[in-house]
Amino acid sequence: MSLLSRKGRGILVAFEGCDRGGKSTQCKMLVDYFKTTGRDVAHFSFPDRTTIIGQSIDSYLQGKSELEDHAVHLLFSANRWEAVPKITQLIERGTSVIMDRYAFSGVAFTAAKKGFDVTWCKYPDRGLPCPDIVFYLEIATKDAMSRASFGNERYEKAEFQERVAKVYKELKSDDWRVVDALRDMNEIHEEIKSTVIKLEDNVKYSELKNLWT
Ligand code: T5A
Ligand code: NA
Repeated sequence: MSLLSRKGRGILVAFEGCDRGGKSTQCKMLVDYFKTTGRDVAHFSFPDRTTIIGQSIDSYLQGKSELEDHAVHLLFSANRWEAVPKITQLIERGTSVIMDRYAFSGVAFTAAKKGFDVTWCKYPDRGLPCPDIVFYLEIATKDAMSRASFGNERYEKAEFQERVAKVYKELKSDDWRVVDALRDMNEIHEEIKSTVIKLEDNVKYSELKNLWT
């Protein structure tokens, strides 16, 4: 048995939820925990605003440009697919990957728009690496709105966020952990950390699955 296969693969973790629930905060805390404990870890955020595709998305989110709704949905998906070779390679080599938003955001935010259904929205992301676990940071819209800089970007409107939350409910599966995001951030981190530690050994020697196949 090679050294690599003895080490096993990395774990794929996704953070999801409506805007301002604390995903980026928890993502960073989990990445830091992995680093301080000597685990190999990589951090991805979607949209990745640094790529060519990501730059169009960034401009759209900031309201600096307009894009047709189907077209922007496909761009968000393409922005994940362009990261897949890197993510897959890292996981196979034993590095854990922590993602701030993923395909569930893609579906929830587009399906919340008029004239879109979940089945259509899922299709472009079908076959992406499937997270071993999804932490859904649950927060009521009124509480999210009271957090710093809510309302600066395109989708940060109360009524729209309520619709997004409804779609997320539909997407929820057994691999999800719903986290009460209104608590102290350290308390939330402890809960997330202990769930991940328990999961690590179970997934190490299992195949990474494909999403929605
Ligand atoms: N989108 C995204 C799509 O439409 N389709 C897609 O496919 C994808 C991937 C950008 C937008 O794009 C949409 C969804 C979004 O509308 P983004 O870049 O993730 O997505 O948006 P951001 O604005 O960066 O992130 P969020 O608004 O979602 O915020 P977070 O990451 O949930 O929250 P965070 O950690 O930045 O915290 C927000 C504030 O709350 C405080 C923080 O200090 C910060 O000030 N905070 C807490 N306060 C009290 N208690 C706690 N426990 C706290 N945790 C954090
Ligand atoms: Na964020």
